[in-house]
Amino acid sequence: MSNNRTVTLDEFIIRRQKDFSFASGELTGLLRDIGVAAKIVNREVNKAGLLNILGVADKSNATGDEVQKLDLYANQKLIDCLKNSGECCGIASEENEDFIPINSVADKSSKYVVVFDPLDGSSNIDVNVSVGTIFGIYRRVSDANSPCNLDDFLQKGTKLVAAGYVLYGTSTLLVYTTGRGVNGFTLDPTIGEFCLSHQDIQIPERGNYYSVNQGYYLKFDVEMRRYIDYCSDMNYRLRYIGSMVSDIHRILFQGGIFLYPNTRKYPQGKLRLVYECNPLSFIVEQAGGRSISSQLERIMDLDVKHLHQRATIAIGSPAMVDEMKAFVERYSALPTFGK
Ligand code: AHM
Ligand code: MG
Repeated sequence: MSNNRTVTLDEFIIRRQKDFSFASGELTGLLRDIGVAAKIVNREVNKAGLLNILGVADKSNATGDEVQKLDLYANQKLIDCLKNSGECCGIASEENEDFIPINSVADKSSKYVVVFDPLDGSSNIDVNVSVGTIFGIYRRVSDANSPCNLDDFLQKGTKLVAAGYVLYGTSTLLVYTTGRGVNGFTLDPTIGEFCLSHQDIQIPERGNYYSVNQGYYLKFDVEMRRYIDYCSDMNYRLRYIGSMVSDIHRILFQGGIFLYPNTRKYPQGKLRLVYECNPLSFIVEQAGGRSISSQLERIMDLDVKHLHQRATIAIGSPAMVDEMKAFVERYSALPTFGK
């Protein structure tokens, strides 16, 4: 692929379709739908501050519509885009209690389901800090001639066929993988297209950043506290945006480790396995990184028992995740440690 020519997301996806034998174009269509939804969400995220000002007085915008919370708006836009094309047979969103089956469009029966967190880190929106969308795509396991069912969504991360995120930051980026490396696309607002900007992303073996909500330090298990002390002793730089997509994005490019361990408030961890941990783990692993739980199991191997299951996570540069693992093994093996 030439470096001096603009390659749009659509063009790239279509070229890649040829890499998969027997590909029917459905996955290609799905990724394109998500790209379109991302552009719509991006437009609204960019004017969110303005909408808030207009919405303060009477909770309605210039055209008289209710001002929606942006995460609900993003959720609806993703659902609409995926429903209309009929490229998937079901959706599960962090914002919805249950999955949503999708009727086939024009008698086309789809073999994929999509999971997503429409706007991750949404507590950041009101203060103009980066947020993101996370998505994952699974091949359905239920009968193709019937509506999708819960089993289609409760698949391990190892079964993902594609995953990605959109970062609404200083520029808007879409990063995705179909299991053959990771590529990134920057939205060029002048032409309204995502253009290939980061080809075959590789995470550095290690980096200088650690990313954890250190405010919860006293609520972490003692072996995790020792590892965090070590990061601090090593003069690793602490960066924590509170928007997982943004924190992981930094680590993907500059190296480091992101941690969300169990706390007293969240004994199983806070982040969602289906919507956040598995898709981001797929991307990071595809870029050469690692992703494990505080119990040191590979995230993508975890059993998924329910849609909104939470998980603990340590994810990032391979050498740093291994180091954290060695720390936890060493300290939790001490018989009196933590007692
Ligand atoms: P959300 O999906 O409700 O936005 O929550 C997920 C976010 C992550 O993006 C972020 O890493 C984490 O929650 C921050 O949580 P905390 O404020 O407990 O550190
Ligand atoms: Mg989230």
